[in-house]
Amino acid sequence: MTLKKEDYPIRVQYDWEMGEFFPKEKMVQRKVSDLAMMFHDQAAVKAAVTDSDPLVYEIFYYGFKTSKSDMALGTTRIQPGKVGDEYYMTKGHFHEAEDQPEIYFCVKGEGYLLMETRDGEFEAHEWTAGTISHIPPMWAHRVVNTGKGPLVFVASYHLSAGHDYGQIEAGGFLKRVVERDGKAVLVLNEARK
Ligand code: S6P
Ligand code: ZN
Repeated sequence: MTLKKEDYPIRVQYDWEMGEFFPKEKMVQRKVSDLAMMFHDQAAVKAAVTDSDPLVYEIFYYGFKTSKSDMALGTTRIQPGKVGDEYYMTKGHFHEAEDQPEIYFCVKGEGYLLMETRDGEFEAHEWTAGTISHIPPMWAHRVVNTGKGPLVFVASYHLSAGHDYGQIEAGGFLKRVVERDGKAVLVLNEARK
């Protein structure tokens, strides 16, 4: 059988310090304004956006697409910070394809992985560098940085999994991660009651 060009093995290099792949294939940045509806303190959102609209996180993707497969790696670097009392976090999503799981590997920093199903099951994994979480199909996922430095994690998934942001954009997750007396705590999300 004649192999196509895309069917040969390839490699990329991961820079542990930076939390990026080289070569870079695609990068997306999300600022406070891109996540405006995700934070509960809308006055704090408005103040942050008017001031400097800070960067919250960046995602670098690398797709390993062959004629028969579609694996991908993403690396996400979340800056430290808060909007009001709520820590910086990813938008969060379900996968469009309901049979698609994902593996997250925290390589730097500390925080939480929040997960929930459409039926209201909720799980949170506390993360430090080295924690690996398996996200089963049908569980939405969001990462929150509660540390003083960047939180970096690598995601392994299929490109065909897709992203479904709808439900999370509408109501968020069942719990939020906020600072209380200098500590990160999980509180119920009033908007979902
Ligand atoms: C893709 C995977 C990650 C996220 C990234 C940003 O399935 O879960 O690469 O896309 O961490 O999160 P979000 O919620 O903004 O896509
Ligand atoms: Zn995902």
